[in-house]
Order: sequence, then structure tokens, then C-alpha cells
Amino acid sequence: MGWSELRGTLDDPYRPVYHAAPPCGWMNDPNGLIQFRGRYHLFYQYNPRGTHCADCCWGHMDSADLLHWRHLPIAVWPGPGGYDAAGCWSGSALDTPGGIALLYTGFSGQGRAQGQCLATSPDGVRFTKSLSNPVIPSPPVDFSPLDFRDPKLRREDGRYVVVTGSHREGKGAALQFVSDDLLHWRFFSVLAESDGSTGTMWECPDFFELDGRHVLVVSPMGMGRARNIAFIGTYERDRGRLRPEHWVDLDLGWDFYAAQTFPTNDGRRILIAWMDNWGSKARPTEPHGWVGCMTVPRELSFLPDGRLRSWPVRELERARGEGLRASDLAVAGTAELEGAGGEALDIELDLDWGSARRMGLDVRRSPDGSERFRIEFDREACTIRCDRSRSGAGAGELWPESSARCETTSLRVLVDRSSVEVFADGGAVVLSHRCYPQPGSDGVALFAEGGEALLKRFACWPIS
Ligand code: DQQ
Repeated sequence: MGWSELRGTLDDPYRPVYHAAPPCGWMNDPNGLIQFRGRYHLFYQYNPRGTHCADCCWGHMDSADLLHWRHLPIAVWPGPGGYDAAGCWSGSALDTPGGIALLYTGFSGQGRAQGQCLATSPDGVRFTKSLSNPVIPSPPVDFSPLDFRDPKLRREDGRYVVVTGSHREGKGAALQFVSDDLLHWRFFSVLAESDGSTGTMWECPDFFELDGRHVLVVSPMGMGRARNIAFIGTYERDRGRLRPEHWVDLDLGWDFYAAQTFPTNDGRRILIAWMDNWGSKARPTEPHGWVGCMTVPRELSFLPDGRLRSWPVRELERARGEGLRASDLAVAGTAELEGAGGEALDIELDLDWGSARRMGLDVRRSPDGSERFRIEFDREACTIRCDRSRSGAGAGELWPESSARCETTSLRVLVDRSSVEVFADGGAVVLSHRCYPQPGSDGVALFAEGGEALLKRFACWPIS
């Protein structure tokens, strides 16, 4: 859909209630996440002229609570004929003495080098590009200048450090550069590199300290499907090298890519990702003039057993309406939970196996049960599975299901008008999906197969 046909519709059944989405047009990666003068800023890859990815600029919104987003003017646009003529691609933001500094990738056109560019703003709203752009024109010679992008800025040891994605010899790499003034940069280190099994190109690297450990998040290309992985290890600060001990998937749902994190003033590390993916063929929001949205913001931490935990920010709990609770119910077959439905929900539940072999929860369920998004535990396989094969418009063109190993049978499920995010195993397992049910498909049901399960605790709140 192009510029002249773009318009929102009043009967849009898919526009999220509490997830960030573009006013119209196309959205992909979150960029420049930052808390600046008390407000949270979310920039994003944005094409306001169509519902496809092209000539991306940086869309901009801000929020006081990470849930209600206010649209702001576009921060940076591609410049005609120059180093960013074909797109201002992904990057990051930093609070500096002069206001917000953005570092983004200037894409001048197919088959040409990508370079890192600076834009600054004293007020956090109007940005000016540096006359010295691109401030980092190319990577060291053995890395690909055609795939050199997504700078993530931080302050370390009194200087600016940026980590940028690239590759050499078909292996993804995260490169670090340092600067004293954001304008003059020198190559510092290869922070980490794929061994061949973790991607051929690393997009959107992000590096930070979390509870005394170091985490490198990357969006690897060439791992079979869209994934975001986090390497956890120790940082040799002098050499600028991460010694990874292991890596994990941040989210095993189909719609999660280009995750970026930022620190908050109250000491949290918050992550937001694009809740869609490059391979998705179903775009049922297109007739309504927009495509793409973000995940709910998630706080990162480590569980007592050392696993990385993602959990919805606590602000969401304040947006809960009057809840419906239940406990100690036997479940056999399918049991609709009357009064628990809705298109925007926050659900928590603890199940017990009893004699069941499979059990779980259906959300966005139609009254006759023909449409539903299913979340299922399998006792023997020790897995959790999301099945969206009957979840509404476009279901036939979406990857039907995803699954992960899962040890416990407690869930937190966030439902919005075109998404379901599932948090299991205390937040160590997350599965995020888009789905496009009909407006009347808003029921919630429990099910158990092969025996009788026990619902120990259930709570469901509408989010408004
Ligand atoms: N999207 C951006 C790139 C990035 C990719 C372009 C990841 O900067 O590598 O829209 O989705």
C-alpha cells in the first residue's frame, strides 16, 4: 500500500491497546531507546509513506510509563543523494551534556558501504545531523563494509564506546569503536564473533552489564529463522573482548527481532523488540494503513538458578482493571472461563498436572471454539507450545506453531488486539506472536487432555 492510499480505519480490529505501533505506515526495529529528562523515548524504523519497508526514517514517540505512547515528529529523514539517501537505519541514543545524541546507520543504496552517522538534539525532539557524517565510514578491512550497521552507544571509562554489527568470512561479529567527542572514532576491538554456528551476520548488537555479568544481545542472520540470542560471559575490559560462557534465545516465538535494551534511572534494564519478523507473509493490518508493532517492554534480570529472565515491566500491573480470579478447579476437556474474556488482557495461572498429559490455555477464543490461540504444556515432551494455526486472519500464511522446553506449569500471558506474549518458567522462556482474530473471538478457556488437570490459581485483568 502506498502513500496516497494510506489511511487508518475506524473499524480497525487489530490496533494494539497497550503496545507501541506506528500512527500509519510501516514499523520495524526499535531504535534509540532512552530515558531522557524523566520520559521514555522510543525511536523506530519507520516508513510513513507505505506499509512496506523502504527509505526508513526514525519515527519517534515518548511515554511517561512505557505503555501510553505519544507520537512526536520524525527525528531523522534520509538525505537526498547522500550517505543516508536510502535509509536512516537502526541505531541508538545516549544522554550527553548537549542533549540526546543518536548514532544511526546511513544506508546510501544497494551495493554501497554502510556508515555510522551522528545526529544531536538539545531538547530530545528536533535533531540535527552532523556535518562530519558518516562519523565511522567503514569497518576494519577484513570486515564487510556492505554489512556494517546498527551502532549501540554507551559510556565506559570516561569515553564513548559503540558496538556495531558486521561479519568476516561468513561469521557474524560485534565490533567496538571508541571516541572522546562522538565525532572522531577509532577501532577498539572485536567484542565477540560467531563460531559459524551462531550466525553469518550480526544485526543490532547490544552490550551491557546485568547483575555483575556481561550480556551481548545480537539478531543473527543465517540461523535458519529469525532469532535473538544473548551471549552471557565475562568482559575483558582492557582488551574490549567478551568471553562468552553460553548463549540463550531471548524469545522463541515467531515475532521477535532486533531487540534493544536501555537502562532506567531506577536501575532497571528494559528490553523492547520488534514484534514481527522479516519472513512473515501475513499482513492483515495493511488494509487499516499500518504494519508492525513492538513487544511489551520487559525487564531483564537473572533468576536464582542463573537463567536470563524477561518479565513485563511492573508499570503494566498498574494498568490492570478489575480482575477475575479462580482457584482449585478441576479441568477435563475444555472449560470456558466465563467473564474472563477480552481483547487486551493480563493473565496469570498455575496449573497442576493431576492425571493430564497435555493441558493449557486458549485465548482469543471464538464462542464456538473454532478460532483460538492455544498455549499447551506437554507432560512427556516437557515442552510449552503455542499454536496459532486457527487464530484468525492470515493464520494460513503464518508459521503455525512454536515451542520450547519448559520445566514448570505456571504462565503469564499478555493478550492484545493482534498479539499474544507468553512468559513461562518464571520468565526464562518467552514466546511472542502476532495473531489476527475476529473481534468477537475474545474468550478464555482451559483445557486438559488424557486426564484431569488442576487449576491451582487463575487471575485475569483487562488492560485499558
Ligand atoms: N533493520 C534495519 C537495519 C537492521 C535491520 C533496517 C534489522 O539497520 O540491521 O531497517 O531488522
